[in-house]
Amino acid sequence: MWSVRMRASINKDGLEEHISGAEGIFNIDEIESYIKKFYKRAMEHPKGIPDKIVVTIEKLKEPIQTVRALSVKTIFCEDPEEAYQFLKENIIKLGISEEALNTAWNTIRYNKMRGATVIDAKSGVPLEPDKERGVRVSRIQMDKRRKSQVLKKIKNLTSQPHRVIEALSIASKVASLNEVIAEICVSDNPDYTTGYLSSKDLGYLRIMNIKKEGEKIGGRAFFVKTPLNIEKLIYYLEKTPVIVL
Ligand code: PML
Repeated sequence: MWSVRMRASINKDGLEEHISGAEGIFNIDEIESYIKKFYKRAMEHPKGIPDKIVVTIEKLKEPIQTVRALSVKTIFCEDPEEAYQFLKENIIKLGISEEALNTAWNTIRYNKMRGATVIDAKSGVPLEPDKERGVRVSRIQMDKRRKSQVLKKIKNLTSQPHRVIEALSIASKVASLNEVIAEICVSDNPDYTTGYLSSKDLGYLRIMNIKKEGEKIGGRAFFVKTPLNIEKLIYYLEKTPVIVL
């Protein structure tokens, strides 16, 4: 099997701004058609036309692991205040400190971290070694049958079903780790206002109106138990190939 990844960006005032990305794990005979799909996605993104598209096609050497897809539920919040209240109540119930939530929320709102921040659920201290890059969950693919089941369930609840599939795949890989208590995510796409809270027990809770339309904020945070081996956790999230069943 092969991992195919695409990242499209544009250079703005010397800074590389992320436009879009896509990835999957495929058989060799599927690669060509996915590269075409990924290229189309990069070129037709509402954020604009990129000036750089990097496609990586890599034969997987490590055995592929499988994880269960989290169950999906949509929470209808009216505005960001209601959404944050929902988030806070559930985060506290999971035993995560308010301090940890504040660190995560500030990073999502004010930092332009490219990947996710990994936060000690008690002390609120961010643990990722590279504070600019963060941690990027990669080498994931949802099983075709699970994908069509999820698509059926959410078809009237999102304008961008592929976004839900990708986010659910990431959340399921993250939640499969015993060290992770929960994840929160706000899309960095200005026009996409649904985010999520996920955990092994709660499942994948899609939270509508977690930000206002047009807001450029966004990011991910993973709340973890400590002590933990951060290098091992990052290696699994970034490098270990996983199929979500
Ligand atoms: C969803 O609607 O369930 C997806 C929410 C998070 C999307 C993250 C992203 O793709 O930017």
